[in-house]
Amino acid sequence: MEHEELIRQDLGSLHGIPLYKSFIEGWPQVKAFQARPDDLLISTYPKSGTTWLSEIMDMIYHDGDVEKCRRDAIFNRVPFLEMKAPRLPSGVEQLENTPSPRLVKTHLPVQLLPTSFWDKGCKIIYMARNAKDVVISYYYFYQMAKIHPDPGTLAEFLETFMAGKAAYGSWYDHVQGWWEKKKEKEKQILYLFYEDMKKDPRQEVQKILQFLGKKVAEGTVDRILHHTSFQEMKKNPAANYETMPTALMDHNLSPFLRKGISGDWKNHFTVAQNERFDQHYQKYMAGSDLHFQMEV
Ligand code: PPS
Repeated sequence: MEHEELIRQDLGSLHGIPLYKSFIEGWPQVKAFQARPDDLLISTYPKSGTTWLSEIMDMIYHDGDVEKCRRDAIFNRVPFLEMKAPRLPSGVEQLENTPSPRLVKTHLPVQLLPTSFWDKGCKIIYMARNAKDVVISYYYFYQMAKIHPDPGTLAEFLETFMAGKAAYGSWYDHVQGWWEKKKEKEKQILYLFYEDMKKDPRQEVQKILQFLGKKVAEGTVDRILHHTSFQEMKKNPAANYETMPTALMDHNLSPFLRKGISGDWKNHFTVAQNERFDQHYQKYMAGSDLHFQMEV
């Protein structure tokens, strides 16, 4: 079968972070990646709204021109820095062939970001989503995206997640690591929340525009908001990942744009699982001034 090397493999470890073995093979090229000063990095823990933010950014970069934003699939318009798979161009190769100004996607924890992004002073937008919705979204994604090991039952996957053993490691370390970094380099990092974007997308798009130092007409903002709504993205083949080979992502198991809401965890967690998760959460978030809305 094509892509057989990738399917349902165990994760490897990159400097202590669980990661797909094919990505680890490509790590030397990622580490040596040469950022350009006008690169804009979109950074997230998986399942936190990366694709949503990517589509918004591409629309902003193309002044709200919907047709231009249909030119290619989102995973080609916004290359995935550390992506590496046999016989496909790697993220680094894609980026080398992308004209500036580039949009770059990464899920790397802050300590693993190639140093060139800091050296060149690139702007970074980080988007975080509450842990409970992330773990549910990730559970479905593990099932449909076959690069992941079998997640087992939800009860088993909750343990995997809490133990920091899901791909990209601990959510707690990821969101806090980038949060602390933002304090150091406050001018370059805009830290956004999925829940705020759900509540008031116009306000969040305005924050992004301000961060970029860009002014656009109100009608353009309206077009951006319409085109990047869950309903529009779900039916847009350039945004919904349907053009990915089925061997890699099986949308019949679970669509990539699955529900797009905050608080879906309530439909999945048992009372006991919720209590256990809360206890663990409080321990790992203790002392942090980073707070999440668990529903909106
Ligand atoms: S990935 O694979 O890590 O890049 O996935 P990512 O894009 O970060 O996260 C996927 C989840 O984001 C939801 N999504 C959206 N929600 C609201 N509005 C829009 N426009 C939107 N686009 C994507 C997507 O449905 C996944 O969440 P769940 O909860 O599984 O539906």
